Amino acid sequence: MIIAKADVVVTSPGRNFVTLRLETEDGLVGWGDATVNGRELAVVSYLRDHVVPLLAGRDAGRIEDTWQFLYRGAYWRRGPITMAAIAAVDMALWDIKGKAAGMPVYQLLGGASRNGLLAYGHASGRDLPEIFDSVREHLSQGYRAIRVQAAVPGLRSIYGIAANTAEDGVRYDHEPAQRGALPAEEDWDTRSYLRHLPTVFEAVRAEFGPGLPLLHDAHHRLTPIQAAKLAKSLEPYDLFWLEDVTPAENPEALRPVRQHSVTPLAIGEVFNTVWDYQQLVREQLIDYVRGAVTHMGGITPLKKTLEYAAQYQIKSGMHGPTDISPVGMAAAMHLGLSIHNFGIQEYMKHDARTDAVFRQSFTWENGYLHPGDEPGLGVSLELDEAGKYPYQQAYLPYNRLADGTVHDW
Ligand code: GCO
Ligand code: MG
Repeated sequence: MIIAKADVVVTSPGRNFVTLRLETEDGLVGWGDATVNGRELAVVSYLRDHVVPLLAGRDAGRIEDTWQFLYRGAYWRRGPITMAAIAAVDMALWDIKGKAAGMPVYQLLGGASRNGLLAYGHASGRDLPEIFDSVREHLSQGYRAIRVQAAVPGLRSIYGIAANTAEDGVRYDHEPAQRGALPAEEDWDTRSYLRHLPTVFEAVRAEFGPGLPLLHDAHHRLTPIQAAKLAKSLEPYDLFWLEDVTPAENPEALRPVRQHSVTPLAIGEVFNTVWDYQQLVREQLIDYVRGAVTHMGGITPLKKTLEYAAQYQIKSGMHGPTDISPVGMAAAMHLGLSIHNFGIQEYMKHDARTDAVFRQSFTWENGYLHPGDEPGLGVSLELDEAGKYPYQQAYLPYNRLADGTVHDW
């Protein structure tokens, strides 16, 4: 099983995706996701210029060794671009190993620890009637756990609100990174948000009852004491988790949040390695690990990270918005099915064009995902279909406060 060639495919069926294709001398093909939203071409260059030339001639069966070679051999360790590139190689090698063995990847990882993966979707709205409609729509699609994001009175547009009106166009549902030469500017006011959000959760809880798991994402915007205040004020509404309350760089910021509340905390969609989690896990400052297979360097290191977290009863909550390609989602599903400490999987459906580019074999039934039983990851990219959608420049939005200061988005 020698790697014969490696190619990078860039396609934009509604949004940009970067996918690595590995092929062995005996004709097995493996796919890996390397998409970093809004910075896609940097990973393309990292792969094409620095990784692809190293792969031909290597033994495709040596997944751990290849991972260590790419991680340690680069000398410049970590970082989103490097780790997404390594992740794509790792995923593609697991895909090949599964195909060679005639088994789905979850079998190679130890077999299923459960029948399916509880998944949550994204409800949102500008006011309570819109939010209730959005929650109902998600329930009717089978979701059994729902993230709720609400517009804040006085702010024009903020993270996580699907804009479904004719004037705004549909933006967030499938494409948080907006196509165009420059990023969109959004606005932010923490005091208004902290006042408003508990009223939304009070209403949603009253409308949908005590049983429905509800989640919320603060998207890195609060100081430690503001985050503690939010976590405490949301306690009566029994959240499944509160995500990314403080910026990811400083693990210590979560200490005051822990000291003041029992709202479960999730963090890590922008993390790249186990080192980003080390203190958070050891000090039990979080309850869920949000890393994506695509951004944590692949299945190999995320499995190790989650096993470390398991020692502290911390569970998985892998990142799964539409900027994780179907290949990255499949990798998350195989890993989630096999580990003991699975918590929940984020699942935001891709649009029809993306589903036509990536042939997929996972199932979605009664609120549970399953990666399916095809050998490997169970996803393949249709090159002809992908070729119809050339790359388009796209940026994530950014934020300014009322006085013009740039804030965390
Ligand atoms: C989530 C995330 C995403 C990110 C996006 C950025 O919880 O799903 O916060 O919506 O904003 O992945 O690329
Ligand atoms: Mg998030």
